[in-house]
Amino acid sequence: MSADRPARFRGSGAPQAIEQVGLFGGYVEGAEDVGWREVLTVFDGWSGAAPWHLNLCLEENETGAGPRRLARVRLGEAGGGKQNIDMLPVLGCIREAWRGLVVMLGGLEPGDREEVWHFLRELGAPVLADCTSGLREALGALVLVDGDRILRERPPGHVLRIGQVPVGRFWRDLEEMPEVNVVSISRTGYSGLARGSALVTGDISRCVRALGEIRRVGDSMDYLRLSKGRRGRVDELLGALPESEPGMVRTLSVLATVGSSLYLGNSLPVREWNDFAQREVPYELVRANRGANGIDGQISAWLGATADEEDAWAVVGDLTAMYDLAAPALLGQVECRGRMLCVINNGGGRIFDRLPQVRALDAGTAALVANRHGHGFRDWAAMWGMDYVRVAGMEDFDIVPGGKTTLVEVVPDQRQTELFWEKF
Ligand SMILES: Cc1ncc(C[n+]2csc(CCOP(=O)(O)OP(=O)(O)O)c2C)c(N)n1
Repeated sequence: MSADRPARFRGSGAPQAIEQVGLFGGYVEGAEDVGWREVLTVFDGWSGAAPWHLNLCLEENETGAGPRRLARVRLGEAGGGKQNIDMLPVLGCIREAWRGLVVMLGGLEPGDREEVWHFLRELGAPVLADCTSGLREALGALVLVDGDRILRERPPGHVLRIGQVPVGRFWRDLEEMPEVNVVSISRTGYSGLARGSALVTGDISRCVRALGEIRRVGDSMDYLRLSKGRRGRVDELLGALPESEPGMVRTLSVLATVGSSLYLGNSLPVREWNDFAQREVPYELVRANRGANGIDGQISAWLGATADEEDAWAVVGDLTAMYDLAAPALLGQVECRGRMLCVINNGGGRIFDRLPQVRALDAGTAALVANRHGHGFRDWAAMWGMDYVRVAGMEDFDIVPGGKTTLVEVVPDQRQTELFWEKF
């Protein structure tokens, strides 16, 4: 909802008048431009699957009763006119599962999880599950470990994606693999690929139910056996290098199981959580914000999303925290017991160290790309009245949620991190 000056100010250049109508373009499902007293029926036709923009024009000092009657919003129904729930492409890839079928699970609405869980258990195909699916820890041996690598080395004939666009590397690799048939079931209607693919758009639970009885297709490419080997290797490395960044993410992931929710900021935390977080205990709610806003506003987004939640945990990178240093100013309004803000301080944007293009650069240029720095967060915590714990080794992991927000600065051992990636 944006507040605007009265419509007569448009195009005048009067102080603080900008053009707000249609500001969000195609990123919203609908936009309305209304005066306070005219607001009677709004949100008409909003599915709730994408944002809606309400631009509200107010006179100076406007007071008094506002709108009385708002349209009833039926959230959760997929977009008006966008629905396409022809399930034939999905049935096609299930029928042809002998060519290799893998399910890629992106973020799922909590209400869709149970239905999707039953479907996947029946299907028995290997699953590459994002942590935001809520099913990564609940599908047991069906979930691939190090799936991005396994699938890249031996691509399947079919990929069935369910939910939001997956974050993993293999989804990006699919752009260059036109021979892999991709079918998506999505609420929003985004294919998530610039190449050809089939798309079913609608309420995910309904789509899955519409498939009726499903035969078990299993794992014709033997991915789950490869995954078992990779799981052993990952556990061995995490055990041998517990103070590497992946090792510390694993330990954090065990501690975070006591939280009521988890928020992963952009960049490596999302990737590393998918690959290295514990897989035994499901998290109640995992949020991640990987949108076009990038690393901007992540802490504010977390505080807003969890304004009334106790025991909310967040894990973000150091640059991500630095992009939102003023966010804890909100803590006075949203402070809750047990809030844990974990910043993985690896001294810059280390996601870039993993990119071949950056590794090919000279050391000085690579340091510029990563914005390397030697700053710590202790004084930042003090500035906003947060409790502070610095974790620079396994023995420091004695972190206990308190009555107010605790900032946990996790400093991985760079040498162990390098060794980890060398051996991984
Ligand atoms: C607003 C914005 N600017 C720049 C980027 C590009 N970018 C992507 S990841 C990243 C580095 C993030 O660093 P950090 O939060 O320390 O996480 P790490 O990679 O070390 O896990 C940057 C600058 C972005 N995503 N968003």
